[in-house]
Amino acid sequence: KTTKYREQYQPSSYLIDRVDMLVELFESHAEIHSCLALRRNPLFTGAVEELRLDGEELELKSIAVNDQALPLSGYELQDAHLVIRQPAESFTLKTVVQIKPQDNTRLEGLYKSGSKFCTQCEAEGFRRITYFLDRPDVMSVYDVTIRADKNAYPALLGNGNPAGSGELPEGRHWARWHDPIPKPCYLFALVAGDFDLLEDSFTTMSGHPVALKIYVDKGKLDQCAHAMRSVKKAMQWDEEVYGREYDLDIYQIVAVSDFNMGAMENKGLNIFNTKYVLANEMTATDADYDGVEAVIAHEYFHNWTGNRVTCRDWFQLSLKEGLTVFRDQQFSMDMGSPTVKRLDDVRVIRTAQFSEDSGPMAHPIRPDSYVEMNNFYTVTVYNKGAEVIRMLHTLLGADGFRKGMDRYFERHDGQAVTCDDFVQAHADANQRDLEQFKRWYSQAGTPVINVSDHYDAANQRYTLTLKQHCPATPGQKEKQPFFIPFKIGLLDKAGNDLPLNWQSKDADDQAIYGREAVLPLQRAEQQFVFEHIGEKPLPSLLRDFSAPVKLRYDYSDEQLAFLLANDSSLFNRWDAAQQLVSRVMLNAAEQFRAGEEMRLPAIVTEALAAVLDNHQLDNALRARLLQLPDIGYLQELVEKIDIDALVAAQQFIKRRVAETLYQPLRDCFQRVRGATGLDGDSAGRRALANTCLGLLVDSTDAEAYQLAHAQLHEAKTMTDRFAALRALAHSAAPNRQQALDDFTHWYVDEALVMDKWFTVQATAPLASALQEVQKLEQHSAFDAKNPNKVRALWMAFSHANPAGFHRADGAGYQFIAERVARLNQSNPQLAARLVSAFNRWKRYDDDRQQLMLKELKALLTQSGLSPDVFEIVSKSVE
Ligand code: BAL
Ligand code: ZN
Repeated sequence: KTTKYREQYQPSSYLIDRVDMLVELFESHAEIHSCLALRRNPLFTGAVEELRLDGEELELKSIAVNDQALPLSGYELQDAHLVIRQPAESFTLKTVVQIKPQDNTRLEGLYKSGSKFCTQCEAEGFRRITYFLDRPDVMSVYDVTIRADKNAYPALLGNGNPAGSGELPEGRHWARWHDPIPKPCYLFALVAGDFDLLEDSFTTMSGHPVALKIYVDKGKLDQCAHAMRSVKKAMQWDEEVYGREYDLDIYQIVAVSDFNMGAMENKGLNIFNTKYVLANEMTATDADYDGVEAVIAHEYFHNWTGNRVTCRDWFQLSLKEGLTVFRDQQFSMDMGSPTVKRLDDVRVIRTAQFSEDSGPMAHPIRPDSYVEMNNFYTVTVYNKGAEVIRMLHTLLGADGFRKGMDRYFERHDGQAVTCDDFVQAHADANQRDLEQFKRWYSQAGTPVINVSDHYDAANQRYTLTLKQHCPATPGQKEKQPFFIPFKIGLLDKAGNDLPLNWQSKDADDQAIYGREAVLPLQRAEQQFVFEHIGEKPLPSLLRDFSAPVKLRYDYSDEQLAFLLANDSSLFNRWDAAQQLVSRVMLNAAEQFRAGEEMRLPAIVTEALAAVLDNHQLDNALRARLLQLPDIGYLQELVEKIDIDALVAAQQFIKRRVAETLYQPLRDCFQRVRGATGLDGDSAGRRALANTCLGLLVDSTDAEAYQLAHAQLHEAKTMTDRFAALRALAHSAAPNRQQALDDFTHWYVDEALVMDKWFTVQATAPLASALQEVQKLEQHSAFDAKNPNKVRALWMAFSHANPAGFHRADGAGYQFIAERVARLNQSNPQLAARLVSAFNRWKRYDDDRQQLMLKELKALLTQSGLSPDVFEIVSKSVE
């Protein structure tokens, strides 16, 4: 594979208006008959000598043009293409190909998950099913007939609406599906299997009934209710908030166990990883419930943002993903606690995304080049993409944003468009100049904002000076200033927001006379002057994380504690807590490195004690305020990572907090534990109780171990049970192994619960972690061909166990590199995800750098290295 560049985009020479397919499924293979109605694309201006269709690992059985068999001279078969020579202006192309879904371990194209056939075509999987113009700007109406054995595959599912079914000889049957709305082939799907089915219905706002169907493995019907509720909530929300209605007679979701991603928004037939469908109280935690609701909503929202309006090319992926993540985040904020949801999303940006943005794979949310598209389904394209949409929402206001969205749908329904088209629709609908804003699409890297302030008591004037700069990223040395919406408040001595009287000198901006302001930072350095400020205020900066930037302001510990106790922005209370504790942890790491005694200042425990005592705050938020930053978070705050010092400091601070606050933690735990409902309040109580329990166990007190052990056995929800298991599994409790054994005994047949069991051991901050992971590979529930298991064990160890993966002897690196080499053969997409654990090798000490580099270099020399792994590793060692 070669590098593709965004700048080199050319319209397709041909379009495919209609696709008629017959898919014959057998136990040994599948046969795909396809009939494509092709015509020259009027937008393509060059000469057309040949037509190159994409196709990989297809065995061509027959080929005909306009129903005439095509002679050998009329076409050429290449490694990944079928080339038709001298094609007519318009013609039908019929091909028959044979493929082997049973041998497909890459899980791209048509494959088998257990006894079911299913598909995954995004980004470029359709070319593994039939010859096609596999690019998103070729949109077609599909008619698809599926044939298979009736006993083994009673359900035959396709995109669109059902269009007939019937019996065939030899125990086979057929079903036909018609998808009336033109779609790119990446949204193609088919499923054949024997499922349990949950049915319901939804009537759209214009009165159109939609049949809702969720297909799951036999015996799992009792784990579908939450998914069905989530579908209906999502459908209603999209009508209420965006005026978007569903457009087919049927909406189907199929859950399969083997899936590279979380789920896929195929038109009318979403295919899901079981992880994001199945949930009941005794198999799923509250976080899992939230995950199901969010992913169900995300895939549903794609029907408009992705499917009806799709991407012109894969460089524009954030057009649909950033936008749809933003939509699912807003949906979740509306369904539950907005502050808690927001800070959970911000954590992802500050850990995973900031890390990607400052590493070898840094790319703008609209990348300029790629080798393997699958490598660009990243936290940058998705989550930073969503932050960019959020900034637009902040700048335009909710009404302005809605106007922009309406304009976007009006203009582009049925089209394959670009990120520029999206921003332009918003600019036009609101008569705003968004040219500078577009830099968020083209420049990679995390801007840093340095803030300083000055209070002029004589004139009652307060001045904030904001300076922005963005570090260099691969291929982008110099950056232009971003347009940054910077939300602030100013606190008086009592902790109240002062009224702001601020008038920008830029004619475009409105004056602000509220108690919260969004400052439009557009230049490298800019001053904002507030008049009539009667006392020196304490600034509350970057409220709600109004832009994906790093903030530098020199707060004292006392000021952070004051913000934590008083800020009207609950988000910024959490942020203040994170800053305060992170600073203390980093100081402790410094002390460790210098061979000094580590210290925990009293101000931290006092602030946390006040949180425990503050019954005004909701429980879920109190839980988050009490959760201490993890190593992934701390790593992004330092230049060079001293992993030993960070691990030691984190353990020390946790233990000292737990010891100091043991009694109040225990009281709080006893007060709120044991909630059983599925409602938000119950979940909040569980979150708080389990945060307390985790800290109690960190104290290493025997009584705490006992409390956890009792909860493990008596729990009435998986949230409580798993929290107890996690606390024990990450401790040196004498009954640790017993707890793990009890848990397997209960859940050995629940694949998703066993994933948790693998992960909790893979992430344990214990010296024995690597040996445990090696042992767990041999467990009968582990399967290296199943992506969920790989994520649960290998990914968890390499990405979420810093102490284990970064063992000083390099054994963690060696272990993971060997697994990457193996996965490279069977599932390159997943192998590339795994190898990205090494991406930040330059940030560690010299010895570890050498150990990691050795593994990366060895991988590069491996024969048969996939483009997926090659791209990540080669960029990393550059
Ligand atoms: N389109 C791939 C899966 C998702 O983002 O919904
Ligand atoms: Zn998506």
